[in-house]
Amino acid sequence: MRNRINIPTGLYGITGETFSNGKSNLQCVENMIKSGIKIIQYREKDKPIRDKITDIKKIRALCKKEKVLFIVNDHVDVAMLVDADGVHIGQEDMHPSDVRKLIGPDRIIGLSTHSQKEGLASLKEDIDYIGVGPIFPTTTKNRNAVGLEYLDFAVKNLDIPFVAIGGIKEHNIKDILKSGADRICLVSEIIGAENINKKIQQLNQIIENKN
Ligand code: 3NM
Repeated sequence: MRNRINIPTGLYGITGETFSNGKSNLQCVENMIKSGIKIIQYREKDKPIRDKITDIKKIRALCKKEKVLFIVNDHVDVAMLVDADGVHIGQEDMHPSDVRKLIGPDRIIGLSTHSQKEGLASLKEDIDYIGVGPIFPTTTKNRNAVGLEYLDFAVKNLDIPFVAIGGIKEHNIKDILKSGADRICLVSEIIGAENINKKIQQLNQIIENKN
């Protein structure tokens, strides 16, 4: 298997205008990058594909300029179209080995996993990281929470970089950090914040144990 591409530690940013309280995806990304986030995933379930591509082209250019990794959710073709750094897929999407055939060895593949079984199965795939979640209840994705047990299992048993996700907020991020996770994604908590920069600053203080 090829060497995995390095995924930055710390906060992992995801878009979605349904959850951003009126802010555009581009505005959210601008603010996330300004606050130091080093990896952005374009995830947008509620727009026609043509509008998504308009968004994606702008965000791709911004990420390239700022040297931030750019991942496209679901759309392998669009990821290739805009020369994204990678693609993020779910358990029901195209199989990771087929995605790898299409995108080649030099792009990132991320795969959502929601159980110990899926986590263990992911180790056999030629992918770069997995999502582990939803840890806590969330309305951003239509899935039940899996709890901290799976996160704990991932820390101890899954030899692949992973991003903890789902229902994580400023008030419970300490539970995630305590488990030993070092890549964390908060969607609505960040993009829905009145002041994204302030929210990320507060989160980073907790992550860096300054609070
Ligand atoms: N993926 P919030 S949970 C996009 O478990 C996504 O794979 C998940 O949003 C997974 O931080 C999720 O607003 C939504 O709860 C996370």
